[in-house]
Amino acid sequence: MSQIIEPIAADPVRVVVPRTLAASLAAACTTQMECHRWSAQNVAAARTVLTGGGAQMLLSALAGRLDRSDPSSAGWALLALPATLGNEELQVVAAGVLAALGRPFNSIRQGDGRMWIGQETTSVKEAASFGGTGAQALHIDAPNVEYVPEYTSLLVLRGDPAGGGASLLGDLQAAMARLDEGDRQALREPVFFEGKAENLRGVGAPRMPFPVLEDDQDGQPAWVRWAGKMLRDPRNTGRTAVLERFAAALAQTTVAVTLGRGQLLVVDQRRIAHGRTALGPHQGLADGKRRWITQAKATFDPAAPAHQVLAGAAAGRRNDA
Ligand SMILES: O=C(O)CCC(=O)C(=O)O
Ligand SMILES: [Fe+2]
Repeated sequence: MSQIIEPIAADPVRVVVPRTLAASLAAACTTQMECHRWSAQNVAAARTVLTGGGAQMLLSALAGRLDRSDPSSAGWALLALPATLGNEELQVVAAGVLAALGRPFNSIRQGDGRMWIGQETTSVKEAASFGGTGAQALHIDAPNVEYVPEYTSLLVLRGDPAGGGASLLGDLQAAMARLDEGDRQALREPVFFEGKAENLRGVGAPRMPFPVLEDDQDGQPAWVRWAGKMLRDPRNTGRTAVLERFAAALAQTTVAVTLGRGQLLVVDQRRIAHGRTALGPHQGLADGKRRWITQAKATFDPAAPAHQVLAGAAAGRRNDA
């Protein structure tokens, strides 16, 4: 890990969502869904709040950190929502923030119909899984489908009381640039496997095997369909050397952030892989006391307010030239 970003209040990477703005989003929006997507009415209501004044700082910070046309921008953003809000309010406000980028949705089919998925951590689950207690190798979510979710996000309802579970962020594009062209060519072959691509929705058909590196035609960053788990997948036997080299390059770019209650990590999946360190000792932690993190996805919508901020800035630069 090249850098540890400490969670201090003055941390410049932390974008504060002001209490009044959070209250306005919570008042205007609900948990209402349309199938697997946040309802169109909620998206419209959130965008009315976000463009109505009082959100300019948030929009420009979000836009600046997630600007795909600027490779030096971070590709991820960490937002601090008011931690005193209730869990449902936090989820509504966080969905409102995601609506600044696209349409929030949930790509995993589950029974209760809610958008934010995720239960309290349990040692009953496989350690490396969502809601498990172990480390999770860097990955993008749903690398093995036709339409990889453009953004993924993690909303923390309870940080790890045992002091572990830091979030890891690795720069896929920078890591790819560190490889030689021969390796990149090998990663363009549609021969790689990861997971099962089951119980998903809003992401098109399963795509397996797939190319790790998928150059893009429309000027967006290339997809890097990556999951550290691929290294140990027997279906990738014979191709692990190039995967190892990519994993090593990615490790060189990786930073860690520790998230607490109310914090929302938004990640551009075209640019950044995420993972986590192992949680602290969870044995003996009672129900209601263990780490609790929830996740939702978002599409990329050029009409969304944060992208409009960037389009406006680009038009301004053209007029000045
Ligand atoms: O638990 C975490 O911090 C991350 C979980 C995650 O990224 C996943 O399960 O896909
Ligand atoms: Fe993930």
